[in-house]
Amino acid sequence: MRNFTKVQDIGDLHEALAKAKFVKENLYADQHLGKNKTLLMIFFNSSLRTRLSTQKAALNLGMNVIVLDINSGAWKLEIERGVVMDGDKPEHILEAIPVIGSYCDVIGVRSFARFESKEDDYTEKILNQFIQYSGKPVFSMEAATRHPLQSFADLITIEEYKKTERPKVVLTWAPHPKALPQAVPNSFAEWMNATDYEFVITHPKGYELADEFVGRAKVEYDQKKAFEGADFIYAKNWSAYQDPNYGQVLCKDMDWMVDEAKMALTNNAYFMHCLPVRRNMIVSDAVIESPNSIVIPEAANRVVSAQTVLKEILSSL
Ligand code: AN0
Ligand code: CP
Repeated sequence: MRNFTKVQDIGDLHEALAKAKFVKENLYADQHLGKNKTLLMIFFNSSLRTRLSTQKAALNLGMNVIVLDINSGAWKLEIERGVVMDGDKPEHILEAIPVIGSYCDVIGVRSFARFESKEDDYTEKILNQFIQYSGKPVFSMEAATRHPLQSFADLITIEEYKKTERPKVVLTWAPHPKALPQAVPNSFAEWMNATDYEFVITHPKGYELADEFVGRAKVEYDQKKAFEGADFIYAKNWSAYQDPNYGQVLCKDMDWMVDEAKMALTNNAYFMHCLPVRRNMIVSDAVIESPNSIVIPEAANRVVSAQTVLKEILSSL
């Protein structure tokens, strides 16, 4: 595997899960792979989990790690080609990317949807320029349309906790004060669609995701109906995808918050969220603190997903 940006890049899911299991049980078995290899992580947006778990994964593999936060200390980057650069951005991404590539062996990129242009976001303009111009393997640490390291960790977590072969997994929209990208729900849906689980998406009208991500999922607008018999509740806010409301907050209906009454409709479901989560907006204190909340082991599995992916990339160098 050279680049990792979507579920197809990991290949067969059963094999990927077996590799992840080996990694989790043998965290330091592959230190030779990363010797004298440098991972450079570049962040256009904030992060707690991705930053720490990916760095830990790289260290477990014996790699050196450099972290660059574009917004604190680096030159502001111009993204558009052809502009007269007389504004506030002193450097062009077309120089920055190959320079960054010359200092490392593998590049991780975090660049959220910017909501300026749906086309730029959905063609992954920034991530694809790194792939095209860096000369190095690139993996997504959440890009405009997907968050594959999160989704892989989510899948690993569901496999660890599931009590039936084909659990019912429900992705539910929940309210949030600010516009968030569709990357996490898109990506979660993409990975769930690659399994044989029963998969349901529930959200208010107007929050339909792109067809390519909805795939074979059942879309149920009645959240309570969707929760019936669920084995896993995966909550996430996202902004509208469909035109003309792309990137907008259409509703903040607190009735969509995940609370104990709704969890009582499920098959004693586990509660999941990628974090960071706004308590008493997305989920009540009682649910996230309940024994059925697996948000912490879910986050812990980010080391496993990152290490499995980095190991594959290092093995292909
Ligand atoms: C981001 C998002 O919704 O995509 C990152 C989640 C991992 N969340 C926020 O910006 C709060
Ligand atoms: N879940 C996740 O990616 O968290 P961070 O934004 O803190 O990295």
